[in-house]
Amino acid sequence: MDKTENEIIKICARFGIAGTYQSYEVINSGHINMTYKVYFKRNGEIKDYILQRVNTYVFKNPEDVMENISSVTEYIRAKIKATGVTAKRNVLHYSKTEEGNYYTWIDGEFWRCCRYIDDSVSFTNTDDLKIIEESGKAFGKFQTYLADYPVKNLHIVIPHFHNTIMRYEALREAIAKNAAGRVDTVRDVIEGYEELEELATRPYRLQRDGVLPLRVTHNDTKTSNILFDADTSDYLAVIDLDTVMPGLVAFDFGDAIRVAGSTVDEDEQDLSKVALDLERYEAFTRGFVESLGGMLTEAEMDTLALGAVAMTAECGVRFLTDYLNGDKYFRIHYPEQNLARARCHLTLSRDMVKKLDQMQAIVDKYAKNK
Ligand code: GN1
Ligand code: MG
Repeated sequence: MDKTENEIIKICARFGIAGTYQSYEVINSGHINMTYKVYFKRNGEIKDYILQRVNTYVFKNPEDVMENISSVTEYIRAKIKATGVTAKRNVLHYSKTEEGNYYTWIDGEFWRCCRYIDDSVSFTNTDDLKIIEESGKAFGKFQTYLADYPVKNLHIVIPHFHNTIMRYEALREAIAKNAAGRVDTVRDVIEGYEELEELATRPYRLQRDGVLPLRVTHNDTKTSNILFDADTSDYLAVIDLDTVMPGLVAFDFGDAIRVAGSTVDEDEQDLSKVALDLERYEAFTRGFVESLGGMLTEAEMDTLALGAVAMTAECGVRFLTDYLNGDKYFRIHYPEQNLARARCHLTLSRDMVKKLDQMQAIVDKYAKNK
């Protein structure tokens, strides 16, 4: 349920924001948390904050989420500062409560607050190749900042998050339960995902077999999780660090391509419009691979394109599973949205499979260690 203005003001007070409250707006882009932008006036200037209620159905231990975020943001901040520049607009800064926590519980709800980065903008999807290349740089750079971060210090905030094998198992359980009575209407979509299973689960199996290493990854690398400079469109910061956990670089690359490489929004219903755009793909790949500066192993490089198939199919499997379970996990804005998302992702995954060799050739073109 949306909050009233008085409730918003009360939550802000916990974070001791200086100045006078002006107004708020609801930000509807995320599928999990509830997000508000809140405006304060301080010394004659408007200061905006992001107030978020973390979804505790999804994140069972939200304190762990905030511990991961504060330690990762501190780490990145120190790395940037060491280069002699201020990190002010390049990493999020969460506010502390009087008790010294980066969160507060109110009536069983978990809230956090951070300063919005000045003069920044975000995009859900864009066909601007410069912005897409900047997105690649943002996530590539994120990898380099955290390359030597001690992976074992991270809390596993959602176990098996990108375990594609288990995501397929969850789909099979949802089919068997048929909780919302929807299975018969989506047989074609189920079969479509079954056909992709071998390829989609390959990166996960390669990690399990020790071929691909675990690194610190973001795990939710859609375009809307990057802030850009409003004037220059250069990337500023990677945001939404909720799912920072050990993972595969192929998954960060792949999940980004699922969005930045696609011609459509996640839930496009006209499937004839759904495709992987190779120009957008190349722009992202150039930005990503070049900013990695050769830090990946050959096996990692060789599976980046495959990661896009894996993440697109996995995300589609998750949407379909949620549709069959009765829309319990992802926020929907119209009744059949999870099914629309699942169909769209199936079409996109199939198009990627067709283009897989071309996609990998583009990675190779920019890879330094090849
Ligand atoms: C969710 O909350 P948001 O919109 O950043 C989801 C991602 C999915 C994404 C699909 C914790 O991300 O895994 O890829 O939706 N986050 C979680 O758009 O499940
Ligand atoms: Mg997220």
